[in-house]
Amino acid sequence: MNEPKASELCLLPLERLKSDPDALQGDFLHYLNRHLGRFLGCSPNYMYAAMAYTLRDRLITDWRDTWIEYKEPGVRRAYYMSLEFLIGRSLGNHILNMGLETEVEQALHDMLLDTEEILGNEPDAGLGNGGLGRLAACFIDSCATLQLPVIGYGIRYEYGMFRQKLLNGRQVEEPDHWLRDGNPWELERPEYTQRIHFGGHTEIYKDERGRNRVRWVDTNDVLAIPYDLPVSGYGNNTVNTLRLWKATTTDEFNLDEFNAGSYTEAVAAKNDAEHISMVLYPNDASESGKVLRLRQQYFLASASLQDAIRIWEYAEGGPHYERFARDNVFQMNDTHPTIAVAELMRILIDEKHLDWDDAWNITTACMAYTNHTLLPEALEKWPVAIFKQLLPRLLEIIYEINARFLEKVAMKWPGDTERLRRMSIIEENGEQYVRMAYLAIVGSFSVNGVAALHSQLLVDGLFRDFHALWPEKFNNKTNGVTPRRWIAHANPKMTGLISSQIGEEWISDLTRIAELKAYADEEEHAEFHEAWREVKRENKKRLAALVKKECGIDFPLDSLFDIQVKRIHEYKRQLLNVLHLIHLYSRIKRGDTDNWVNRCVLIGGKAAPGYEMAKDIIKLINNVAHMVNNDPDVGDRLKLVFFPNYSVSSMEVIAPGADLSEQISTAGKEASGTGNMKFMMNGALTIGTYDGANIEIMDAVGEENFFLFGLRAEEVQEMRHQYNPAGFIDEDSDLQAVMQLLESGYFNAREPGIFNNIINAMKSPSDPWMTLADFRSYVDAQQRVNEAWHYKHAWTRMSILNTACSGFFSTDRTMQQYNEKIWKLDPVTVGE
Ligand code: 26W
Repeated sequence: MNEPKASELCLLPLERLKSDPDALQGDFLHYLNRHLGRFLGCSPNYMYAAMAYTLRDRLITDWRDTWIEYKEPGVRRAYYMSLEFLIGRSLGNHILNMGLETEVEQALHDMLLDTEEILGNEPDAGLGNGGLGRLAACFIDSCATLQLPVIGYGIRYEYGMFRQKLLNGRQVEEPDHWLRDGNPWELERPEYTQRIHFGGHTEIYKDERGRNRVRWVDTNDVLAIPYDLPVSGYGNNTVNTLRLWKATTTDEFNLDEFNAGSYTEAVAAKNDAEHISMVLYPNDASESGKVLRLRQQYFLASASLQDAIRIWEYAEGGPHYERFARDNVFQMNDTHPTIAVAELMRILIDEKHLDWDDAWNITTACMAYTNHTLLPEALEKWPVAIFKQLLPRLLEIIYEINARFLEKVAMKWPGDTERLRRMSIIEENGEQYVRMAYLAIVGSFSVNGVAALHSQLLVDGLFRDFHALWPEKFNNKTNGVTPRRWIAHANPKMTGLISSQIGEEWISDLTRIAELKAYADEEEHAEFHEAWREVKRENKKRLAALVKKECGIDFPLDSLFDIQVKRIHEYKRQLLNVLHLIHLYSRIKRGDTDNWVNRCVLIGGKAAPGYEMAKDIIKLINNVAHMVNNDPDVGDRLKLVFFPNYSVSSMEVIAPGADLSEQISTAGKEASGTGNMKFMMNGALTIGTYDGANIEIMDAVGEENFFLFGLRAEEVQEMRHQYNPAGFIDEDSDLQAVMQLLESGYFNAREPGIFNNIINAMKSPSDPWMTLADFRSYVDAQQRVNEAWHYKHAWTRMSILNTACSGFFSTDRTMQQYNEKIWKLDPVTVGE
């Protein structure tokens, strides 16, 4: 027999491990005792780690086989590039995807261990701020389930999203060292380390064929080491990869410094490189303009592109660049990684020696950009001066891209210099800036928004000029959420009930959940309705226990659980919610409580550390909560908590326990929202404005099953010029009472003046969020909620219909649409 060659050896089949309870238990104990050196009875975070290793072992075979399939020549791959992946916990999700719930439960039970406790010891991977980062996590989950060859690229932040503590009702940030105890899911792959350049300068030289070329020299280099996380598909053998880059130093030293005796200084300087992947920027929707952030962005873009090129050259067997765009597509999650447009040009021209036109054709055939916000303060622009210092070669390329682009504009609209100024990638009033969104649009073949209204507003407003030039580039892809995490994992009781009626197919094909509509009638399906209410009650019990633990407040289960969780931002209007709460409180105080509905209100979310107004809003919520919860006149009529440290894992308890979901942004400001979808799937009703994906949610469930209120986006625009908040106060005695109570210092008797900024902002005619304009309509809609709550059976029907109509909001649908219209990948089956 011939000896196998090394390349054949690596394709030898890897034995599949058994997954019965005994086998799981054996491996669990092996990891606990022999790998971690701990024993039963130790701190539960070691037991979590031992179970994670046990399951990771069982993913490895499929993970390897998936990679082998993806590296076949001619397999077209997509790369999802994102500065954020808010994945949360992984253990429960992999158990679900592998179909091992009963086996794991049994194995642990036999050792007298509690599965839920062990799962609860996994730290959240909080590598994101909010919606955009969580969306990326749902996307990669769906891609694995759809067997799409999609690889996620991100940064392995040492510190994720800060932990939020409350001190005297104010937010305090604590670092989240989530990697402290190691991360059992990750595999370091130093063999695929990439080198990233910063600084230095460029020079022109002649190549061997006498052509002028540019090289980027005297750079300060940083190494990017990949850490891979498995992304398992549901009930298939696909295990995709999320590749996160860690920054580290090269081993080169400044020899002069070294020899001059500054050994320690020379070594210490290397620290700088490691800072790049040290911490996630905790800003949501406002651009911070920090050099370190641009370094992170380029670090991600450059490492990922070099890696994708390496994978492709390996699969292709050589640098046949005419086929690069056939095989590769890069989806850029907001403008954060869009320096990739210029970086791909640099690699193709400077390193692969393609000429400009070929490189540009490849780049614009590979790049696609998703916009997630219309807020002007969130649109990234980088000072040219920073660019020049940090990325001189990339700035040259951007200038060249811009020059050629503006020539095109000038040809189409001769003499229209105003338009040239508007559309230029370089902003020129005073200090020069690079407009990253424009670079992304010019360099991409696809630009999409994240909900129907948002995509429309983009082409009518922000990107109007670009739409006039390239209408075919613009499209909508309404967001979604993964039903595996957000129903099957988060809400096992409801999952069991649904599956008992319509089977389990809905978990991987959420359109099937529409079959539940047939059960909406109480008369025919009394038992099912009873069971539905019972499940909600159980979930409310679980949430109430969490609230008790975190906030020390009792939530009576018969109350309406009214919930608003999301980042704290003026446009999301937590303040409107507070005004309604003060209104309810003042009604109680004046004895206006006929037909009262008891409410438990939970508000949660983090404020960007530098966003003072958002931090004041948290303080206000806490102060109002203190009065409400301690006033004997109130009793069970109203409870209010500010839930600390809102996160992915807490949402897994919050969404199933909600009766009412608050989606109350100023119309035209929330690009999509995705929390709204999680609540809907879990049978909560929505009170919401005509904004973002709320519109599509209402279309799906019907207006009669949705509490709509407030100005529309175009009405907000119209009113802007003559907005008169004082008029709204004058005309509305309820609003007067609320403002009086607030302004009297009732909620801050010992802290005079602390809410003046909030009060003044709401009363300002230039308040962009127009909170007072929607007060009346909001309070009326809340009254409709109360009336509906009195009819338990009708409410249950609406709850069932919300779940039954949520089929569209699965990221499986979203990913299928990205694939059909943008990526055009063929699904790849693994291990069949
Ligand atoms: C430059 C700093 C920065 C950081 C984050 C600017 C902007 C952002 C984003 C706008 C943050 C974000 O999470 N956007 C949200 O994206 C979700 C997914 O598409 C949408 O559902 C939300 O409506 C949108 O606010």
